[in-house]
Amino acid sequence: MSTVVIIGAQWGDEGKGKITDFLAEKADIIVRYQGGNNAGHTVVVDDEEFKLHLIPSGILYPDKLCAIGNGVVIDPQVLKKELDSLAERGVPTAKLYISQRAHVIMPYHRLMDEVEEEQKGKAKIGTTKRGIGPTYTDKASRIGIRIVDLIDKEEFPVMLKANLERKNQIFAKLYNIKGFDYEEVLKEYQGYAEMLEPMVADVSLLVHNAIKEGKNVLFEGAQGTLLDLDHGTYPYVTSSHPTAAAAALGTGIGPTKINRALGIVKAYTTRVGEGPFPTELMDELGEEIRKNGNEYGTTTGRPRRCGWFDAVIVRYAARISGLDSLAITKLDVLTGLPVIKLCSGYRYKGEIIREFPASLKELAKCEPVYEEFPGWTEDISQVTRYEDLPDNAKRYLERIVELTETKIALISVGVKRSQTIVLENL
Ligand code: 2SA
Ligand code: GDP
Ligand code: MG
Repeated sequence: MSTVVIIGAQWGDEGKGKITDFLAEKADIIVRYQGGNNAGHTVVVDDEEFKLHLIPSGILYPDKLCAIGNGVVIDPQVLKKELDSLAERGVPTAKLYISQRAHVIMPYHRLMDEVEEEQKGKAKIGTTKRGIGPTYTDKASRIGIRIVDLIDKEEFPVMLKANLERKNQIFAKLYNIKGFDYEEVLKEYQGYAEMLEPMVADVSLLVHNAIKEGKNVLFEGAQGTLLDLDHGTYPYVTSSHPTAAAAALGTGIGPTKINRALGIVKAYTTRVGEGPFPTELMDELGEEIRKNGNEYGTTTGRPRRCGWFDAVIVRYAARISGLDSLAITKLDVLTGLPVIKLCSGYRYKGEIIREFPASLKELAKCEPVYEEFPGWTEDISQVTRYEDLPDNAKRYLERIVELTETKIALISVGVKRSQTIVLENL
């Protein structure tokens, strides 16, 4: 396997958690490298469901090393809850390491996320309100607090004071709301510092050494390509980079050390939050897919918008991340639909375009061009070999390969590890 980066190739929730867990069996280290607890990665092990937000999906194997890289923003309150909840369920977490350089989500980031969304009114992004954007903003503004600062008993109080004074002024003057009490926040975060200290590590060095020793490393992406700050449907994006290049930056290794990029794609498309979605189904069929696929936010519980597979965006994702292959998930959800549509291009000003536009104005004028495929009625949830899939399912998948110019390595037909068809060993 060596080093593989797992990328969401749509708008997130493609089943990265399930595939990471599936591949983690052969990995030595599983690393998260961007995003924060806006992510919700679901893993099912022996009928038990785990929803992970910050901790890598490899944690469910007791012998694997898990790491949270510098590119992740960490809410210690959430991390504590997640650790406690895993411990309660008998999952050992002693092999979790967190980067000294990761930035910390503070209470004022969460509040800022909330008030900014409110202020935007109709133009809101539809964020998870977990403080992700404001934390990355402070990082870029060079006023953020990193894990290494949080555990520094002398530095942290000083940094917190300066930050709180500034944020409280903004809350009062701009939004007319009360900010935070210094002593209270200090005490709370000093508690987190104590809890986190034993886990703090130089994750860059740890991963570097592991690669040098020939170990298998899995880089677990969060969100999806179309939510990338640079390459997504800006401004309706997240504030990090859910694309392959970020795995190097967000871990602290060189791009030459990453051998493969695997794109995770749903057999249809979903999006949660605001922003353009060309193949969205606003009718009963969209509802049906939401119901069959149980399409509700893993973190917020929000209903996900559902639509047909869009080959334009997956082909685009393959380009942006240099995807070697795809893992197609939730193929079972399409079972029973008489006709399945697939968007092969957009009609724009009377012409067919196949490249995803940067301008949202242009995208709004794009009309999806569909190809239609007859569906299948056979239960495919127990299929373990590609040959045993219904011919109609195979035809649909083959067209996805053609249009996205990317081969398929894995097909997922259910939530469990065993419900995975392997076409290519990674
Ligand atoms: P944010 O909170 O600043 O990152 O929000 C900005 C946009 O990014 C979207 N986003 C997501 N989209 C899909 N899944 C995500 N994780 C959760 C899940 C989402 C949930 O697994 O279901 O529970 O609602 C995720 N995280 C961020 C977000 O919807 C905004 O469009
Ligand atoms: P992630 O954010 O990409 O990890 O995806 P989420 O966990 O947010 O959402 C994917 C959902 O689909 C989860 O509830 C998974 O358990 C579920 N899932 C993953 N793969 C499959 C599959 O092949 N079939 C079905 N029916 N569900 C799946
Ligand atoms: Mg998710």
